[in-house]
Amino acid sequence: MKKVLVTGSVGQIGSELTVALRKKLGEGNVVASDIRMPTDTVLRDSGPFEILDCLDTNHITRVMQIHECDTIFHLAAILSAIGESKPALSWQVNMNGLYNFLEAARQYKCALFFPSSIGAFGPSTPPDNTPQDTIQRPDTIYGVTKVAGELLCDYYHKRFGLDTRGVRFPGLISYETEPGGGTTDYAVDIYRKALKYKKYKCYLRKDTAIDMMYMPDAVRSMIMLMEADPNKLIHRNAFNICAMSFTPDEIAAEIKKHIPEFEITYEVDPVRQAIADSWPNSMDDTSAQQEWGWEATYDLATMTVDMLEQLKIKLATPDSQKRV
Ligand code: NAD
Ligand code: AKB
Repeated sequence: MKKVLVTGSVGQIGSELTVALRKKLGEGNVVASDIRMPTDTVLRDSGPFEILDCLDTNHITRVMQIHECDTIFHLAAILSAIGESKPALSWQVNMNGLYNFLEAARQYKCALFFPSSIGAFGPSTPPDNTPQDTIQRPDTIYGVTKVAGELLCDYYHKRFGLDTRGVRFPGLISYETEPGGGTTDYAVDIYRKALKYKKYKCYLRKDTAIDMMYMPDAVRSMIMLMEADPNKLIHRNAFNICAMSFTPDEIAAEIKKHIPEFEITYEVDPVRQAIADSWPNSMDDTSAQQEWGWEATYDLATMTVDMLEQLKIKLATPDSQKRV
């Protein structure tokens, strides 16, 4: 991994992965791209940026020819909650966008990272200690595109020898940007609202357990996997990885340790609740541990300390200097 293209780089993951990769590989060696410009000056000014629609094959070809990258992190996508309100767009962006970049990777001989999700599982999947290889019958358009994406990446590896790799991310929690329309977004929003208003109205039931991970671990996992010895990888494109599993009630109790006045109330959104109910409570990530040494560093308690500290700084920073 010497020169990298990141798609969807203005999003929740891309905005942090791009900056981490620029530190590691050199600013000029990480080409950020998205359909929208970043407002964040760190992301915008620290290296090359291309406005690039993952459905525009002619433009993808031009970008690949100009920048001569050897690795693509394909993050552009429509997340689960927005996907349910715009299923056709979700299919187009998530499937055709991935297909276009797999073809580009094949033509220009690049490795490709594809982020799958706990959303690739469904109501008939074993919810506790969800095995690496198990039933995958998701009932959301997002989940359908994630399972198909995992299979398509496997196919390109087997059929064309492409170096495709990927993980099934839990819900990700971060402070740099707001999340992009998923079901797990509450676990980010709750920290912002706790600091600003000392209260939060949650759209999931209080006992809804979901796998979650703090962004520094997520970014580290992507880089670790792309640098792992390919001979040791059996589950190339869809490694379960986990860090922690908690309910809204449990995260609220953790926040209360730092902000005792904090109150959580509940007004359940049936669409997002149904999605969350169909996802695992906690996955088994033994394969990731064994095949490339995966281990998370943050749990709910340590993440909460860092989130509150970082957000306090962020909320006190003038808009013009914010990364969001
Ligand atoms: P996000 O919504 O924050 O960012 C996605 C980015 O894609 C946005 O900046 C958007 O502008 C861009 N985009 C949308 N349509 C595009 C198009 N046609 N062409 C180019 N760019 C386009 O999402 P994220 O949270 O950063 O997620 C990135 C990837 O990781 C997605 O594949 C998502 O499914 C996966 N993932 C995320 C999480 C999470 O909790 N954040 C969990 C599991 C998997
Ligand atoms: C979402 O909620 O859609 C994402 C995910 C877990 O894939 N955060």
